[in-house]
Amino acid sequence: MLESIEKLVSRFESAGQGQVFSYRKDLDNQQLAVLQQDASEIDLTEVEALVKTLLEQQEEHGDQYSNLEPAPYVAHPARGGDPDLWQAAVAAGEAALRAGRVAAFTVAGGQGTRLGFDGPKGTYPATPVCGKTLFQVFAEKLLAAERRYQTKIPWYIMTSSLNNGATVSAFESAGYFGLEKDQVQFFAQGRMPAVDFEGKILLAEKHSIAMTPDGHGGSLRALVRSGAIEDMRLRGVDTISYFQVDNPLVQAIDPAFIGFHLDRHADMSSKMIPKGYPGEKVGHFCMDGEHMCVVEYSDMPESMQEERDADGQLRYIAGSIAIHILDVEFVDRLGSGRDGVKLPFHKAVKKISTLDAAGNVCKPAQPNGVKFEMFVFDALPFAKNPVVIETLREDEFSPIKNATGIDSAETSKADQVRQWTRWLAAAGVDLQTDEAGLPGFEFEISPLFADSQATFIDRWSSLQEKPEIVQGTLLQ
Ligand code: UD2
Repeated sequence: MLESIEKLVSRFESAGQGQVFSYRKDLDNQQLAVLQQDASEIDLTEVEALVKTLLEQQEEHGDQYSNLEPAPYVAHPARGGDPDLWQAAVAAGEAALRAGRVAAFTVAGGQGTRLGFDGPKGTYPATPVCGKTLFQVFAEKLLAAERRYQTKIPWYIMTSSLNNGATVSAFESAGYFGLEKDQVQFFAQGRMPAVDFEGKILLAEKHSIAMTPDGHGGSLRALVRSGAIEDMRLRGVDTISYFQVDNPLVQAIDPAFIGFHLDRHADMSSKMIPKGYPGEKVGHFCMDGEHMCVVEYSDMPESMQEERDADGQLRYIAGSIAIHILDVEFVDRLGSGRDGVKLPFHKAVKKISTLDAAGNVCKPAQPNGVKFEMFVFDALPFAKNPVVIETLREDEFSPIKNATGIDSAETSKADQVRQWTRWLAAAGVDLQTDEAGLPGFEFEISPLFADSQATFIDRWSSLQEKPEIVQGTLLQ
């Protein structure tokens, strides 16, 4: 039961946020119900605290990063890491998978503004020949892992109130891409009100508040509130493989990563790639004293991003690609705010559509307020024994974020074809390639055929008749 409008009005007025109900008298019952719903989602004490800390206090300048050191990481065997260590981790991860201890978790609540795509990002066509959607690619990766480890891998997908319906419909109409319906669960992430620079909550319309998703860090509390954590416990899951919706190359289920995490009894673990160049837009794994943290590209001073070791390598080399493993009890603790431990909010200064003095909706030309967001990597400082392992960019990271240019579908499809071309070469099939490593035509290998170089070599060598790889070839 929602709180009555009268009670809400009185609470908002006492908090100095009575403007939210300025147009109350103009609204019909349906519109009032929308406003009531929006208002009842807002924790006014939380908003007040955020306005104090993020808007009113002077921003820290200067040496807040002076204690930072680069975080240690486990090097990949292809880049000098110890192969025996990785083998042991794979074995531990595989055992956990066979025991049904692992779930997949995708954060798909973002608005995909940069992509300019009208629909959930997961329904964006991502593969070069079939145009399979991002969701289908991940589903096939999960199916492949299920077959290999003879297990069920429950999949939790965090949506937003804006795209939840469209996401569920996409899965319904695709028959859950071959997964069982009850192994896939969707839940919408929380929302936060946007405020103006004085901390006043903004209206999007006379009858609705300018609410925005609370960031991928909101996933921790959404996992708890939605009952997903409880569901995991009931299924015997204690380990969550977390990845973003935008990266079709991700190893959605990676036994080595799971194994390292479990062997170290970590609360949270992460993957890094060596940054390609100082200004690359990824967060940096750092140590702040004993605590691991990620410092975003937009926060770390340029001079630090450019620091180099004696051998010329970037000092803050470990770039975060937003792939993590999370322990279920750790998520429960942070997501429920138990023991007073919670993720911090960040502010983002934005242009927020709101009402002008005459009550008309207008999109401002200049930023007029802030949105509040949490980042999942802010859980790292709270995590016991966090492990960072290295992965290879060409094998695991090629996100689709923009409509064109860098990190677009075009670059991601090329990276997919390059990866499959390398797999073929490793299996003894040399396609003629240009200097960019591309064969000049597009083909596709489904994760159901093979989801790594090793599985590809096995599968390819078992084929009696090997197909010719030409434009449009699909290995499924
Ligand atoms: C993120 C990381 C960056 C790097 C990069 C790798 C942050 C702040 N930065 O940058 O360090 O790792 O990814 O690709 O995270 N999402 C939600 N709900 C929200 C907001 C986002 O589910 O409220 C999801 C979104 O659907 C997407 C992911 O989080 O899957 C990343 O969001 P983004 O595109 O805003 O992050 P980006 O590219 O700035």
